[in-house]
Amino acid sequence: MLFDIVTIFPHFFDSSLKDGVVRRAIEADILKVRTVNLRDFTTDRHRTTDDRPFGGGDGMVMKPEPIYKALDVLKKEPPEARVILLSPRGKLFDQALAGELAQLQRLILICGRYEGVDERIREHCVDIELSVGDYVLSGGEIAALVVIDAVSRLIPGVLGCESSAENDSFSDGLLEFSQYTRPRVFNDWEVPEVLLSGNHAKIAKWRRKQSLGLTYEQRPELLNSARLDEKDIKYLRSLGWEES
Ligand code: 9D3
Repeated sequence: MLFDIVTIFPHFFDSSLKDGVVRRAIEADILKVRTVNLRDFTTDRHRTTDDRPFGGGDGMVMKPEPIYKALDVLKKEPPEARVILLSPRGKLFDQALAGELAQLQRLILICGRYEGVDERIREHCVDIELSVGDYVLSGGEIAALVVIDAVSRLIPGVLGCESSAENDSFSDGLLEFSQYTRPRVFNDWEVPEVLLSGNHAKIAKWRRKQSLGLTYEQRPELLNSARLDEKDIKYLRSLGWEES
């Protein structure tokens, strides 16, 4: 999988890709991440990438020409790419979308800054406009890292066998059960007895209830699309859950 990041801050990505799962995937040649400095596609003396909005208003808008030129150069190279614009107006990025993007060979990520990117770029050059959540970031760079991280770990061979993507949170639409490790007692705080029992059927049942309870408390909206059986529903109702 190849990621090309179009940004005015190419060095922002230096340290973040030097560690963890993404770095290992890059070293194993499963993943390649390149940054493209948008200023290299400007033609004026000041290397201008933004300008004032037509119609007036606060802030600046990213000019279309440098982004268009950068995309033009990138798209001439194989393999074929899907072009993604990171923007607060985009479709909400989620695990299902991460899974779909992980099937593709190449993504070009455009990181916006300021009030956004000239609409003509979105209209004519962008395949998918993505937001990573309903809060305001200073630009698309951090959002691009979110997308790269979430997509990369779904590419076969990127994760070790220690934790398959299958077992992750969201695979059945519930939050994950709580985990404990040694010591068994820490500051008088004990690990739940059932986890020490060695009774795997009992442990599995406890964990399922834990997942259901936690999801009900923290993210009740997830329950409407989670995969639940009769027992789950009965347990949730005992907690006060009402289907909507
Ligand atoms: C006052 C209107 N603002 C929209 C909420 C303008 C604006 C703020 C921040 C326009 C762009 C930005 C920069 N943010 C991103 O580029 C961005 C983003 C985000 O802010 N939140 C969640 N996902 C994303 S993806 C790109």
